[in-house]
Amino acid sequence: MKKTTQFRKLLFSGKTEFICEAHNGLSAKIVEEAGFPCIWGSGLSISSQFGVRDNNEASWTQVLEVLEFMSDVTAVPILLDGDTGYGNFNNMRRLVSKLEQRNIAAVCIEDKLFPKTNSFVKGTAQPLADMEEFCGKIKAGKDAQTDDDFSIVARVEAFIAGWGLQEALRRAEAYHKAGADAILIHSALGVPDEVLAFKKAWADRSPVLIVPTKYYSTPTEVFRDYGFSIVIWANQILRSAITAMQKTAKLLKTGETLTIVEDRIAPVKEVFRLQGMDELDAAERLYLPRQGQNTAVIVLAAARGKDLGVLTESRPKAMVEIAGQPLLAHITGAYNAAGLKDIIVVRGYKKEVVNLPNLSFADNDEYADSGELYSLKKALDTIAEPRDIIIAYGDVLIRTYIIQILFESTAPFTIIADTNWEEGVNRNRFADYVECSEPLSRRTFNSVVTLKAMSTPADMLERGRIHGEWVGTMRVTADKFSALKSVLDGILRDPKNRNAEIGHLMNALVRSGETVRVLYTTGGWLDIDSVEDIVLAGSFA
Ligand code: SPV
Ligand code: MG
Repeated sequence: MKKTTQFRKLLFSGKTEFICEAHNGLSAKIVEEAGFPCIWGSGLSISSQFGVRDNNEASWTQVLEVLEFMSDVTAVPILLDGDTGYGNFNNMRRLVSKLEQRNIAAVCIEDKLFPKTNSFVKGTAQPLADMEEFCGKIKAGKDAQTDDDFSIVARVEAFIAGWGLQEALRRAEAYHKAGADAILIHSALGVPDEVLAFKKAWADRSPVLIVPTKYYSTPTEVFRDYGFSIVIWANQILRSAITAMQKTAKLLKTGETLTIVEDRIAPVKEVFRLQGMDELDAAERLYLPRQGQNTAVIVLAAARGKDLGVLTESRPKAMVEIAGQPLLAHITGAYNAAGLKDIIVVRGYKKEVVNLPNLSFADNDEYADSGELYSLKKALDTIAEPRDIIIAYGDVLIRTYIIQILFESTAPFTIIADTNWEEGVNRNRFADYVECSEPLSRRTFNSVVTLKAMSTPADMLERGRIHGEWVGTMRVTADKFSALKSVLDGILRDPKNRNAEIGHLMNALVRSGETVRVLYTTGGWLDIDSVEDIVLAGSFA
């Protein structure tokens, strides 16, 4: 519903509505979240948040700018306290059209002279506007509005200026006839007598608004009984902010530490929430073509790495130091450098020491008698929505450019194979050798190479079939997230496969009809299997 229409519904709801002051985007949001159906754009509060007096010291366009922020972040209507309309009928026309442009639902103008003074400051000394002139201003405003539901509230300052009920009624009647949609009757008394007398005499000729700042102790029931349309809490949000800010500033000045205030103030997270950071995150996912933004990297780091002997007595292989940092820090650093921040590390052996910052963890507590695929499942189970996945070994150092290469493929499954595999054969250890649709040659520049098989401990590829060695990183796009999970579940359903490794998964994917794209490269990675590798890694890292 249009904000103007919402405001009119409040005005004519037939019951007493309560609306609340705000003075900038943040306070408007807070007032809306508290449940208020409308916001009072208080002149006093908006001036105050600028640090100036409520004497039209802030220009009307500066007020407009604040309103724009308030209106942009809220869905409830705003009733602007438009002072005197910032000039004569002509200024009023321009004000109304500028307010409409900013989606402000209504404006209240008071029958005083520009520059106005706040009604609670030397009220009786304040001259009132000429009644006819003020009527012309109302008419000009009504004629200027293009939205039929935009409302103009005429504020009668007769009581403030020391006049009696008769003058208040005379003016209210004239403003009503001039087209005002409602009357705001203001009083600076500590009791509600003036506004109650007015309401009784005015009856229901048009809705009546009040600002009980001074007669604040009046029971709300009285306002209801008298049938006021809208009660305005006109400055309490500003005043509570002042008290809170003064307290915090004093505490900080005397305490010289943040610890005394931290628990008394809104957490930074709350600031972000109020700013709507969630919406920006969602929009970024929708519109920003950032590489890997929906990618989760799963690092398999549950194993001890027995072959490293005493080095892994108190920590898993992933936490062994290389060039002054744990192996895992080098690995996650490389992925971070490729723009990938969302990293899930599967921990197992000595999991308590795997505690680097900015990572999420999945635990494979059965690491001692389970394999890589079991760990992989633990990580995948932490991901609720399908997303792009990179699966990476937790004991392979990798250069960032190799990770970048993964993103050159748009294939659902992509792996990188090192053509310099024979060096590994000489090291006499198990390696993830791959057989591909074709070996690296000048022809593969233009062709799509796919995986045919990968070595597993149970099913080693003989030399003649090997075209490369998998470098230990694989990318799966979100549309194959479910397929990946179901192939994996299929494997793990058989208890015999509890210790199954990644090669087993690759072969099962190929067998299930999935195409696994292979990109060839040479070097740029190093797996850590022995103390000798760690020495090598020192220079690599
Ligand atoms: C305001 O909130 O600025 C008002 C109401 O005009 S009062 O301060 O009570 O005059
Ligand atoms: Mg005001």
